Amino acid sequence: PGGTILGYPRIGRRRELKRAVEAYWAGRTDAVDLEVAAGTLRRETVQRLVALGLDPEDGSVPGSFSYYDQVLDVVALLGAVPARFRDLLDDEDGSLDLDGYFTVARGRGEDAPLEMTKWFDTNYHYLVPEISETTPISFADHRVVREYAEAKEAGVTTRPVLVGPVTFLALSKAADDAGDGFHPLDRLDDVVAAYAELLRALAAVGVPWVQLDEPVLVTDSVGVDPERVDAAITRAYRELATGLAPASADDALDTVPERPRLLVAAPFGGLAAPGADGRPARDGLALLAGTDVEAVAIDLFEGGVPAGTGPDGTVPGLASKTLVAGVVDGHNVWRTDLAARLGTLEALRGLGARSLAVGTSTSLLHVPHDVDDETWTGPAADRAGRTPALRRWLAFADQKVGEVTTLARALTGGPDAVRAELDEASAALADRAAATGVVVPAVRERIAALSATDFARGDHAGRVAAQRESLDLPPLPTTTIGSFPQTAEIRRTRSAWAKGELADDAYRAAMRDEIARVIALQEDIGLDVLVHGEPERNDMVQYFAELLDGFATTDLGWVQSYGSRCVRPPILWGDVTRPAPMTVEWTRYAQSLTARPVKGMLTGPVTILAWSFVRDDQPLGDTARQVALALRDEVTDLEAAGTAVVQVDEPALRELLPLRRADQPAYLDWSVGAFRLATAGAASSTQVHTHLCYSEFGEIIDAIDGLDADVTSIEAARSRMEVVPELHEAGYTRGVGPGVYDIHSPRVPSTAEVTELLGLATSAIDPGLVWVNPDCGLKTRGYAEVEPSLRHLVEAARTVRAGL
Ligand code: THG
Ligand code: ZN
Repeated sequence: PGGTILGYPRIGRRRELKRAVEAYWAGRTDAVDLEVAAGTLRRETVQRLVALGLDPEDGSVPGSFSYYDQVLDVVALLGAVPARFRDLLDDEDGSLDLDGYFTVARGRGEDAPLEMTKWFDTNYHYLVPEISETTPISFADHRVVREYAEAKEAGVTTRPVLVGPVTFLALSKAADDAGDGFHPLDRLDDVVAAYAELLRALAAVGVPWVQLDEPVLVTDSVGVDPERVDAAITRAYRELATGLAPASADDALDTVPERPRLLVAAPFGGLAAPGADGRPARDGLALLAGTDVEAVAIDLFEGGVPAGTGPDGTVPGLASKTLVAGVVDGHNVWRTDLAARLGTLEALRGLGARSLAVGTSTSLLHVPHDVDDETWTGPAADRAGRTPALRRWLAFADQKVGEVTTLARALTGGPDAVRAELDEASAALADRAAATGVVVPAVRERIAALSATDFARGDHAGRVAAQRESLDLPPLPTTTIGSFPQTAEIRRTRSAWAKGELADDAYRAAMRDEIARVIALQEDIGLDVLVHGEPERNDMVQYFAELLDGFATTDLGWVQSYGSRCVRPPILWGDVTRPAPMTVEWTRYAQSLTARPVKGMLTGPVTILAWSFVRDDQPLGDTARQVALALRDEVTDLEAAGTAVVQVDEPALRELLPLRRADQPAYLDWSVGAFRLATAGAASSTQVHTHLCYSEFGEIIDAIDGLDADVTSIEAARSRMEVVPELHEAGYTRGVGPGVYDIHSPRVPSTAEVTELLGLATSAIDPGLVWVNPDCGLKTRGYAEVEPSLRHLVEAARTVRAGL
């Protein structure tokens, strides 16, 4: 194929799949309705991809649909569910029906769903399979075959896309019933045998190509030795590629194919990595080129043009393969510099591949559908007054498909065949580079003038003393993370205001009423440090993006986050400035209602970047410092308004950690620096808090210390305070609030349970450092659970306090 994409968004241009799936879950529709809606969406998708220029006949159109998650799809393909869900498997063939599939994703009563984790360096979350020695593994589910036939019927020959066997197992965790030392990769041969059966079935219906995604090749931090991953790749593809006779492009060959041709894709990073920890350098491209697969897709956006080790810089083995060059960025939204990418493609010819094709660096799952759907009426867009220009700078999924087909035409016909497109892309890029707001001299000057003192607060002991004076808190102070339940009424009010159906005054009055209610409730419960509850915020990153210059927000730019859940990441296109205070009015009002301290609540620079589409024309660290300065000004304004405690949340700090260990120190340096820049302007008497989500902190424990926050609240209830001894061992001397109430479940913890967790915490670290709080914000919970839970939390704190 001349041009292809590694995958396409599946949620639907108007989130049709989300609606269909959620209606089915709610019992408003039946399974047939759901399958009809999904089938329509799949057909419309493949036909659109053809209309956008992908070849309908040669397997260029990916078949990348999923009802929920592509990793869960492999669990279903294999029937590889954990023991607690075995009853869901069909007695005859071990398959999972659609209800069973959703049950594994969402849980059932006491049976917890599969855990969810971030997918490589995206904001997508996949379900983590649980595998043991006895997990059933077979070719159980024929959905891939059916969907191929369905598209074929609609006139399009698709290329089924699946997570590859090695990545599937490398990302799995050992199930509870696994023996000591077991790793899911121990089941490689079983999984490969099932994939071989699938490939035979696909060959039997004439599928020309299958894509297997092996992004595990670009990372060394999934908890498996890279050497083991590489050996598994060699072994798996010896079985699948060498062991089965391939379909041939050349119909004259009269062997009966046992498998389609194979495209192995390695998205999310470069395939060449320097050796880390004294290991030899790793060369994933050479590894794949050494197999008998017919095509390899590489990410040229995050990796550079690879160097071949063969004669004249060629890659041995590539001479028999197609190289799919991922020159169009699959997970950011900027228009591609087509002329530059054409240069990359020319450079790749030197690698000596049999043929070269144009591709995306990753699936387009991670970008919205179509720039042309946007009306750009959002508040940020209006204020900046630059919406028409912005559109020209962007490429969402559909525009990227166009870019791929343009480059593919240039590859065969030369640049003159697409001269107009190349010129328009260059002109749009030049327009973007020169546009007002992209570079704001005052912002640059302020950044250039920063010195070490701007990143450092006064010494910690002095701060502790000053804060004791300013706050006068009891030992084991109680607080919450920031948000209170978002009731249907709050959401209705906010949405009516956003649509212009509710006047500013009425909106403000409604939010104030809600704040007053939440303050009164917290006083009644007896919490020590209060919050205003954040009724005015929907998604916290969207909230700040709408108030900062340099960001645009979208109306329809939905991107799947997990399952049926989506986010609309803001687009950070210019230098960041803060036209006006963003949170002060609400916090000041809340503080006016109580004598207890009310926390000012901000989202940190790293999280704002992690959940936005970031500009690609400067290092991320530079962008982070700009956001940090805007937040620093907000902290100053909060202090001036009488706020004595400011919390700057960084739930995504751990999430953004690079996939390669060698890149992690530099990341931690700029991310920790940005947080410090945001907070170091605070007076010693102002207590700075931060909040981190997700419980795996081992790798960043030093960074937590480096943030230099006075108090850090951390998710810890499910892991029973595991992080507290870790902090103690690392010599941590600041305040820590290990979550004692698991807000991810509707359960109300008893006073005794909370007391026990606090006992664990106070015996693992100096009790003088311990704060008492839930695991995370309360936004998604209901008052019926939150109120009794918080009462138990306060009661437990009083009990433990009395015993100190
Ligand atoms: N905000 C943003 N990105 C995030 C998170 C966030 N990425 C990581 C993590 N948190 C993902 N978690 C969620 C949780 C819930 C939803 C989406 C991502 C969700 N979305 C609504 C839906 O799909 O119906 C839409 C919300 C809206 O109207 O904006 O429930 O917290 N930016
Ligand atoms: Zn959290």
